[in-house]
Amino acid sequence: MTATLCRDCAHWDGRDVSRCADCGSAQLLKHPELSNLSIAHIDCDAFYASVEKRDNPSIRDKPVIVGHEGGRGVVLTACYIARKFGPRSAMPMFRALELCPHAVVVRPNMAKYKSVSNEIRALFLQATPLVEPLSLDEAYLDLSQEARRYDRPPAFLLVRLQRAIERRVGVTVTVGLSYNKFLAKLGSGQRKPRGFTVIGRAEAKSFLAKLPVDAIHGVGTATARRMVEAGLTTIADLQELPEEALVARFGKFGRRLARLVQGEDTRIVSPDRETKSVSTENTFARDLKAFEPLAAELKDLAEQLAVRLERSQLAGRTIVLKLKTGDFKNLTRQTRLAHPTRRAETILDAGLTLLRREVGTKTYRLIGIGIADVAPAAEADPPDLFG
Ligand code: TTP
Ligand code: MG
Repeated sequence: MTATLCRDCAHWDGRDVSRCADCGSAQLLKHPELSNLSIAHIDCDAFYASVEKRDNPSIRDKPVIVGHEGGRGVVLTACYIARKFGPRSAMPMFRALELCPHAVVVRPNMAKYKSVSNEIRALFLQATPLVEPLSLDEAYLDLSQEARRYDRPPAFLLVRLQRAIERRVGVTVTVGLSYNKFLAKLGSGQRKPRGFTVIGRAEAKSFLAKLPVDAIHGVGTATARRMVEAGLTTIADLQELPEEALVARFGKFGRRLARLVQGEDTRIVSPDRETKSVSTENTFARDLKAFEPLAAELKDLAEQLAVRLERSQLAGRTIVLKLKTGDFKNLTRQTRLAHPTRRAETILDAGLTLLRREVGTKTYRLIGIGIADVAPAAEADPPDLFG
């Protein structure tokens, strides 16, 4: 039977009603599985921009872009007003300002975002100890009966949290609620800002069927391209393939893929998984052998890695190059730097040095670059006094 939860006052009604019996609101959340879904993904809305608006009411109703102006600066985030004109994260700032010339550009203040993130995390922890942060602005929460601190339905606790974050911290968040991490995260991406999307067991497969293949966690641009070339454009196309066919095409990942497309994901919410490494990789549409094309792939990956390090406020001292040969052998090579870094150029230089030693006779189907020996961003890239 469908239960109803008021988004405004969190009043819980075991029936299917059209107005909240307590406050009269029509902002209602209805779902037949509302009382037994317990894995949530919470993501802040336009996080850096929301914090800046909170602290400066005069820009609240203006298009706001957070990032560095001039030169090679990029947009870190654009508020939802600015997004209507086209600016997006990772877009060059000059381009964003062409699209939205009246935007207010604010320089990022990472220390502030970090502290806001901690405040939000403290609220999460009041609901459950099982909180797994993914970055400053998003986390998984396990609100199952064994974990949660209050014996109330997870959806109720989440509406309370959403309101508390808005009132006490001053930023809005979006919630995805489902029965596993994969679907919870897809849920929070559905409707933003201030969204709350519920994906139950009954509709998981049909919900997934409509999504493009690159919505799947682990399907990067190269894999997505290969899928589309093979006529696989939506998750529905993948759902129709037997597991063995997916394994034949995508190797070990095919097995995981087969589960995911059916809405199955067994990863648990693990609270204190400390970040020990950060990496990114790419499988090619066709195997590569020569140095130049491999180096070009590496350059893109080093830039992606630098963005991720920036976002998670991390740096790394060991640079790890990963290669997979045409006959599926994994190979890793690493080098240790004098100081931790988070710069794309430094990561790339080290990666290229490692790559030069490997290219020659073999063909490769995948290249990846990562950092290990993780350090806080504050220790990264000290100024070079003698260079
Ligand atoms: P996101 O959650 O991806 O973006 P967002 O919170 O700004 O917007 P949304 O409402 O769509 O969730 O990232 C969180 C913060 O991380 C974002 O505010 C700025 C930072 N960030 C970067 O620095 N570079 C990037 O490329 C992206 C995507 C985000
Ligand atoms: Mg966000």
